Amino acid sequence: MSHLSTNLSFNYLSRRQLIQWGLTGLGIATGGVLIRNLTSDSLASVRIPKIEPDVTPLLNNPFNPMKILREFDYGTLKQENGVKIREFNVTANSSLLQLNSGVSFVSWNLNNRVPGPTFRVKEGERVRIIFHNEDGHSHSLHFHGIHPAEMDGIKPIRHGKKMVYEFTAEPYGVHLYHCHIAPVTRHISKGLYGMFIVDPPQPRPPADEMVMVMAGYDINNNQHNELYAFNGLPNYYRDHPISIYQNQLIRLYILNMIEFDPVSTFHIHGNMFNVYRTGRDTTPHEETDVITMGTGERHILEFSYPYPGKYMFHPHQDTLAELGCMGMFKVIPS
Ligand SMILES: [Cu+2]
Repeated sequence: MSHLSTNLSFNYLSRRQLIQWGLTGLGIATGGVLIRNLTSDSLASVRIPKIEPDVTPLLNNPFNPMKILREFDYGTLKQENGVKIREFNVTANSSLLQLNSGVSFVSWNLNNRVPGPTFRVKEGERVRIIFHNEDGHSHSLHFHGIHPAEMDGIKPIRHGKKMVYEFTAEPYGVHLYHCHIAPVTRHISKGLYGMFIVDPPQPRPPADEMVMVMAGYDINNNQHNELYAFNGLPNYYRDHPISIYQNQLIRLYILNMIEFDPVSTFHIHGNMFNVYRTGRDTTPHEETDVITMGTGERHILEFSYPYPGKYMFHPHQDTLAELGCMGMFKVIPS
């Protein structure tokens, strides 16, 4: 078991994640982790390429985008008076990010990472989010999806205070949450946002699943972004390509949280993808290789690469790409 745990930590796939998925048949494959998903009819398996220990300095940043990529927070499942509740704890605070060798930035963030945790639940589950505000400013958590007005998260929670948001997760899809205190542009662009995935009652087929949140940084407070990033740090996946296996299904949950620019596109090289708009269906709405998203829009994109090699992904507005929203997939022969 210790062998397994060591391997999993290299692969950034937590034991909790596997348990929450109900994945029971585990085996180690050469150079990666083999997951046998016994919950699906097909007994299909997903292999996650082994990620080499990172030798490149992270500039003392408090989080690693490669870890954020495949990390899902399923909270803690509790039973109260016969009702199942999925409970999450999240803390707002400030921390210094080093966006590149020359630019540092004071972020307002959740659980010391930008984006905040990717909360993941199943449709119909009772969800409880315990929000602790340890930051000097007032903040809130506003969730997308269907819920009562008092759970809408527009009321400021002051420094040192706590708020419990509780609602039933609906409808299934890819949603988001963010601070909704004015000026919202500032609270969001400082880093107070994250993804909220509500899985459909019938699970989607097995895939190498990953999360990407696109965001901008207004470094000098002029209502324009000077830098952009996937999952917090500009150019991270350009300098540290994401390893994926040839011919294996990738399920990418993508969210545009860029303030100040009205839209962003997303494009992958050498391939097409299926689009599940807002994750609100289990059959694709369209196939394309560029998708346009306004701020707050999010989708599921599915694809697999037939040929090995390195492929870029980026917004097709090349200004955004040149200012940090640039990454690479490294397709490994399977
Ligand atoms: Cu805020």
